[in-house]
Amino acid sequence: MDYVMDKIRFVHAADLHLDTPFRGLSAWNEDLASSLKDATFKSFSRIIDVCLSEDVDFLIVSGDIFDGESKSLAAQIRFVNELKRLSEKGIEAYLACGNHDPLESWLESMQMPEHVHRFGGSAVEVMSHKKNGKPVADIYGISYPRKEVTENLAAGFIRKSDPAPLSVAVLHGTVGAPGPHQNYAPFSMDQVAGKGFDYWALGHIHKHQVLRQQFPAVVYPGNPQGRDFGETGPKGCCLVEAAPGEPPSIQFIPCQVIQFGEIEVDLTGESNIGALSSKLDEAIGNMRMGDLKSSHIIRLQYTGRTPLHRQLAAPGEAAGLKEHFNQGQTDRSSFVWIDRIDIQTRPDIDLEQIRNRNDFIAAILKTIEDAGEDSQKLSELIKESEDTFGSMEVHKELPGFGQENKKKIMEMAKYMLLDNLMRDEQ
Ligand SMILES: [Mn+2]
Repeated sequence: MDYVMDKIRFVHAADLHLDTPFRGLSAWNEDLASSLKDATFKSFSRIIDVCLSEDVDFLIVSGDIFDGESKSLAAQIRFVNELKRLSEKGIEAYLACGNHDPLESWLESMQMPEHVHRFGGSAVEVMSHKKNGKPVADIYGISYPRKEVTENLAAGFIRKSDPAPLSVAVLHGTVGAPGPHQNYAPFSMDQVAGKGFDYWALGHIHKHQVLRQQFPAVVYPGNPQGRDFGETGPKGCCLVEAAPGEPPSIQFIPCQVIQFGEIEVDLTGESNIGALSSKLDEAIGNMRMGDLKSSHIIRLQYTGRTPLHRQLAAPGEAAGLKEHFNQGQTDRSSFVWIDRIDIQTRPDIDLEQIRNRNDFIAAILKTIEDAGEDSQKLSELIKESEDTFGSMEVHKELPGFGQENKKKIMEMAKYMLLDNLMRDEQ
């Protein structure tokens, strides 16, 4: 067998969600919104760049190419233009449609460039991929004809009786737990493991995962551009190299333009306000790891026991800091935008030292800590303070709080109380 001849190289992407209207940010900002809208297209453009620079045989997109069933003209033109860049180099593209862009939502007027193949929706189709005139791979696939597909589409994937050296299945569907996604086209690993395919190119689940490494490989590339804080970290596509009888090599390639993330900055022992920005810069540097192309939208949490706590926790301070750090960011080609600052610092109080004291403050701490360990005592404490201090608001809201929330509030109250009582000692 001619090993080199039969080797194929392709990019597997899914869930482009082009033209996504971004939601889920704490505050609306027009510049940011337009950068975000652009990001899904730019990440697709990076996928095309990967195809060209790696000189792949073909590109697979496993559904949810567009986010919405109504596609703007501009969005369609941008999509077709990107595909043209592949077509001009003779690189094939195999597309399937998912629940966000079912076949019935595609316009006839959107004409695909040469070398672009879109799977139909009535049955699994097979396309023969040839190299130097010789079939090297059969690409099987099916599109969602309509939005809600609840039947097992994987069942319709059956290998030809005269297969090419490699068989690839393209499907938008759910294997295993759907997570935050709809349970569309569900199937189990057992149902596809014995079908003789080499690679299952899946879409739908937005988190990248190689569910099975070989015989067959079963892969979700994830979406190439995160869209909210539920989709943090690098996002991208998979560069795959496969040869008959060999386990494929599957390489994840980040393509996101804007990365969502959470950053914790520990201020323990810091007493200089300069640390608020210097330690943040340090954390951002670690997060970027030399990638200066991507922009970032982050949620920042300040933690630790610090003399800076009292001022940080004062009303308006977090919002003011956020505004300061965000100043001018959206004018940059790669920016770091802070969506929210969460103050989780603690006052600079040594609890161990207080526990060993024998005074009023020590007694208060003991009462609070006892209640924290004993839900019976916590309820009594709340009942008591509710009777004494409770307002209409408290009577209304309190029954809705769970045990976890009550403990969290008590933890905050503990530090506020101690901080105020010990103000003169510090
Ligand atoms: Mn999707």
